[in-house]
Amino acid sequence: MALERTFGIIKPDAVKNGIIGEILTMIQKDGFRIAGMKMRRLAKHEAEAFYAVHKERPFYAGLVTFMTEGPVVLLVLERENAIARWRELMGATNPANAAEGTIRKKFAENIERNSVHGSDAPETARQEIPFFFSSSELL
Ligand code: 3AN
Repeated sequence: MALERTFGIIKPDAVKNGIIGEILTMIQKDGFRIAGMKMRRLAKHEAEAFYAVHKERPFYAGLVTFMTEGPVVLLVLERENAIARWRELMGATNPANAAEGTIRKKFAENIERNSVHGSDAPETARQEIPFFFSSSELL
């Protein structure tokens, strides 16, 4: 199977809780290659644009506030079937429903402060990767 790339974020709750390293270890042990990585604090307009698909949802404003409260780690992850495998390793959106061994089961505080983001489909990954990374930043 061909290599695939997906986009991920280690969210402000996880950065604040000092678990960047543990999450990166889980990612690498699962067989992903890190093709891009940088730490940033998102501007409000970036978080709004990134989550524009959720604009009409009641949690949108809170989500933007949360995603801009502190630094995040932006990731491009590569492996076979990367999009589905990264969603699997993240676990369900609500950590109460997340399977054992997933990042959200282990670390997420609640449905909003859920430690990680991952593209949910190939077309999403195709939009999200260039939203944050230029081609020269992908190695
Ligand atoms: P996922 O991150 O699992 O793809 P989405 O795309 O439905 O989930 O939601 C995007 C983000 O919005 C979630 N990661 C979470 O931070 C937040 N979120 C989703 N649902 C809720 C909710 N019911 N209440 C508060 N925040 C939510």
